[in-house]
Amino acid sequence: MQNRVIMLADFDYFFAQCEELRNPILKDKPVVVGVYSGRTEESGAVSTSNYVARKYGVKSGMPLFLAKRKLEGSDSVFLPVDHEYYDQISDSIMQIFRGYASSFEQVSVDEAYLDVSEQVQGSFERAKDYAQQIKVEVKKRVGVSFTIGVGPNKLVAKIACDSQKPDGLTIITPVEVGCFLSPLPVDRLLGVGKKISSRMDSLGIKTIGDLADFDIQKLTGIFGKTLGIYFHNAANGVDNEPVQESGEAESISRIGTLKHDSHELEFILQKTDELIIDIFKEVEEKNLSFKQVAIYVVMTDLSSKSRSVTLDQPAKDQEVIKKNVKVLFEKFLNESPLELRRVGVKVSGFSREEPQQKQLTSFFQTG
Ligand code: DCP
Ligand code: CA
Ligand code: CA
Repeated sequence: MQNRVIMLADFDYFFAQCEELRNPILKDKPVVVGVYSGRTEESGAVSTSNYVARKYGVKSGMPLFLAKRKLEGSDSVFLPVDHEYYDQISDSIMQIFRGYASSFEQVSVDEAYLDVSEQVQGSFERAKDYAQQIKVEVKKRVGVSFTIGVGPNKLVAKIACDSQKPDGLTIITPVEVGCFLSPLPVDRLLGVGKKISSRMDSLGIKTIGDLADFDIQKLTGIFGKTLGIYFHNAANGVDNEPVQESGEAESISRIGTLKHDSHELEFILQKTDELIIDIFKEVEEKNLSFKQVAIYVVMTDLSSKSRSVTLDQPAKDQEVIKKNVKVLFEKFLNESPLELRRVGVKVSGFSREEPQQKQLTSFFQTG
């Protein structure tokens, strides 16, 4: 059996990068994206920040007032989170990834595993070019940069990915796994949090190498069989977890930039038609019916809005998306005089078509 070649892709400073994408003026400034709790103007926490802001010591999870203090005197920009927009960017990239992998697993809004063993025929040398190719395509089509870690399994790919950001590409071949992992602190392993790492520390285990060398009998004696064996394997870079799509998507969406800013319905629908074709392809592949159709717009003043409609019954028809998107845009353009810069379409409220119902439909069609 050939090697497995697994990639983990993690988008760089994701929420802040999305903000830079819709407003390129931000690029050279410290950008902080935060959740404002609304109690006072400054209460809330930092979701993320771009690398310019990180130089000032801003970190995810930090209170906003502290980030403000650290950035005092700079031309920093603070923005509220816009999940709807980040989800659309994320979906667009994830769909590109799917095309590059035999199996695919999204783990969060900004992270996904790709099993590319077949595509690169088990070669880590080829994986390097392949990863570059994916980076270039996503940069060209969506405009987002990300970091890739490549390894013989998910565990190594993840740690490789974390080792060099942003816009990184780290490849760890099977023979390099031992040397790569052993000097790293033990808490870099998934499942080794504060409590466990301090317990390990008291046992003289500081690095992953220390853990790999630690007697497995003692380890299972201390942490129990399941955890003990997991720690032992993980420290030795052994992980057989398959890459697999987990659960059902909650929504399928695409977003795109208009060739020029516009308030003209026909011009806008040309763009959304392209997006709808792409969305529908995925809906069909997954054999889903949808009950909601939504549009999303970013206007020239960079504000964004969304509108949605719930259908009377689940549909599975490209024309239904088109028709509803048209109605939503007609209404929206009537209400708002601003020109649009980016447009998005989303379908959600999924159900899977029942096999029985399918038979019935085909019966009627042929009958
Ligand atoms: N996030 C959040 N609150 C946190 C951590 C993260 O809201 N405490 C959100 C914002 C991030 C996104 O999740 O953009 C992805 O998290 P990452 O940990 O991958 O961090 P970034 O993508 O922002 O930065 P990096 O370039 O380090 O991956
Ligand atoms: Ca990230
Ligand atoms: Ca991440």
